[in-house]
Parts: sequence; C-alpha cells; structure tokens
Amino acid sequence: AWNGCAPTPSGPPDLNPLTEEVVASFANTPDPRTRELLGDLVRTLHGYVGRNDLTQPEWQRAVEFLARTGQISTPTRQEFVLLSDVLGVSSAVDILTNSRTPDTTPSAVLGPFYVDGPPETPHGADLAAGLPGTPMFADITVTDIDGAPVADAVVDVWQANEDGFYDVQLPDLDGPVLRARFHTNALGKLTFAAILPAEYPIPEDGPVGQLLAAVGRHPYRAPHVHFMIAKPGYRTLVTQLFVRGGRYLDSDTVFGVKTGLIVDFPAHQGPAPDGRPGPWRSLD
Ligand code: MBD
Ligand code: FE
Repeated sequence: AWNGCAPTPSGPPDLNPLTEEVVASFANTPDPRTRELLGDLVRTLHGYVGRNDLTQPEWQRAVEFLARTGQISTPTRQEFVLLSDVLGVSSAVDILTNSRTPDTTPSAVLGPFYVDGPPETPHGADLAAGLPGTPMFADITVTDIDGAPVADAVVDVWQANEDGFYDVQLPDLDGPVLRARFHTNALGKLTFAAILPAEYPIPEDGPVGQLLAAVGRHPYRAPHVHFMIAKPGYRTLVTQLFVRGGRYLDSDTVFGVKTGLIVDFPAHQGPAPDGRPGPWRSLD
C-alpha cells in the first residue's frame, strides 16, 4: 500500500551486490588480464553511475553519444580516437607506455591521421610542392639515447597544410601530400622541405565537436609536425615537434604538448636551401 508519510530514503541504494555479481560473472575468463580489466571496468562504471546518482535519461544520452561516435569510423576519420584524444586518455596511455624508458626526444600521441607506408622520398624533397605557406627546411639527425647517430632508421613524417588539413581530409587530392618516408643516411641524417605547420581545429562536425562546444573548449591543436622513427633492435619513437611561440601550446585540445617537444624553428632571410624564395624557417 502506498504510504505518503514514508520517510524519504537517506541516500542512493547500495549498488555493491549488483556490482560484485557482475564482476563474479567474469570469473571463468581464461585470460587473467582480460578478467582484471573487465572487472575493474564494471566497478569503475558502477561507481560512476552510483556516485553521480545517474538517471535513466542521462545514461540514455551517454549511450546515444557513444553510438554516434562509433558511427563515424573510416580509415581517415576515427571519432573514437578523437574522443580518446580530447579526454586526455591517449596522452595518459602514451605517458604510461613511454615515460619509463630513457629518451632524448620524448614521445607524443599518434593522432588519427597517420597512414602506414607513406611514399619513399629522397632527402631534400619538398613535401609541400606548390602549396602556400612559409617555406620550412628540416635538417634532422636521429640519435640513440647516448647521442650517437643512427643510420638506416625509417623516419615517417606527416603534417597538415596551411589551412590545417591533412591530405586524407581532402578528398580531391590525388596522392599523399605533406607525408613521406625517409631513411637516415650514414650520419643519421635526413633533410626535407615543407611548410611551417599552423595551428588547426580537430574535426568539429561530430559528437566530439559537440562535446567541446558544450563545455566551452576550443578545438585547436598547437602547430606540430609528426614523426615515427623505427629501426630493428630499437624502440619505435612516435612523436611530434611543436613550433616554439606557436598558438595553443598551453591549451592544446588533445593535451599532446610536452615541454621537451617544443623546438625553435628559426627564421631566415634569403632563399631556402632548396631554392624557394625566403623568408623561410628551419628545423634543425
Ligand atoms: C591531429 O592532427 C592530431 O595530431 C591529434 C593527436 C589529434 C587530432 C588531430
Ligand atoms: Fe596532427
């Protein structure tokens, strides 16, 4: 019978029996790591809904948000990667994976725009052929942690154009642009020409853009060039170099900036080393 005078319960109901029942349901998972991760995921999620006294409409909204995120999934647009990035999870996993070993240049997150197997490119080539932008010429030496040059390393480079778009975001382009694979020479060196990277917004037309707008966050990344450096017998370095003085270094929307990755791109007058008219910037 309804009793209008019943005391209001003093707090949210105890979810613990339910939580532990679900965790116990994983007891027969053969892989112990999977069992541990699933169990803790359930405890974390139940703890989240319990601590926040989550309502059905709120959870429904969350599930719809995740469903919309999962619907945007092509080789060149992975909304879940962006979500992981803007929540700082990609950076957290990067720190866990890579901050316990010595380095000279720290790692950084991969981001959504890496394409495996970029075109093999000769030293000195212009990755920005014909594109507007401030000429940049890179003269880079790959070293091991003792500072000794590393010959024959595979160095993948990728960056956005002056408007902040990677080639894969521009359907009308034919073939890779601002994207290349180099091999270091006997002195551990490689050189290439490109343009000075600019700040740019991450894709904003999906659920991640809505999330940023809802919390009043800007969608910009600080200007950067991506690198992936690999050689058999060495740990692979995935990193980015940021332009000192560039915008958004203090508020990069994917929390990708590390102090040790901010480098000078000095300004020079006169023609660039590859003959393009100056002023130009260098990366060395
Ligand atoms: C990018 O270009 C990027 O580098 C990262 C990490 C996330 C979104 C867009
Ligand atoms: Fe990027």
